[in-house]
Amino acid sequence: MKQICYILTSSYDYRIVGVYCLESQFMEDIGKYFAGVTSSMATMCNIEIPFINVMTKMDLVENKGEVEKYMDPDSQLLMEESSKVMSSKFMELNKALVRVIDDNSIVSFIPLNIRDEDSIGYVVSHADNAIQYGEDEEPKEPQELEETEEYEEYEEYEQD
Ligand SMILES: Nc1nc2c(ncn2[C@@H]2O[C@H](COP(=O)(O)OP(=O)(O)O)[C@@H](O)[C@H]2O)c(=O)[nH]1
Ligand SMILES: [Mg+2]
Repeated sequence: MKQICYILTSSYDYRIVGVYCLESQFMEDIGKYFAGVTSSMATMCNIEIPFINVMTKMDLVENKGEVEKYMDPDSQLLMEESSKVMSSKFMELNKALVRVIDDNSIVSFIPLNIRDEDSIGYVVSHADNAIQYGEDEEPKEPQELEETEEYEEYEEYEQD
């Protein structure tokens, strides 16, 4: 995958954004959530392209207030929740993993509700932003502006 991305970006001048999708059900089980966050981070570090993380199937989440804390995973939350359900012998491992996640602080999720157009637009804008899509578009030059229909209408209006 890394090689494919490299060829596409270097030889064909494509700009690629990686989209890591984690289903919202993963928030119900801290173990699964933990696995999702670490696997996202591992993927990001491996592929080395601009990357966004999306929490999908948000339409299935009933208690929307509860999920905010899972969008930006912080060490406190991960430690507390994992110690509740996991055996203490994994404590040191969890601590080490949480430290890696925290030190890099690169994993945060963008919620996606597929039934909500604004939500889709929000995810797309993040993807665009990650690859700076549209940023090198030239603003319209004045002479180009004069050729547009709006400008002609404006001139007619001015003459009246
Ligand atoms: N409610 C809801 N269901 C979805 C959504 N995306 C996929 N599904 C359903 O979830 C099931 C599994 O699909 P998906 O997770 O996308 O694929 P899989 O993980 O490869 O099996 C299918 O029945 C989809 O129709 C979503 O955003 N909201
Ligand atoms: Mg699935």
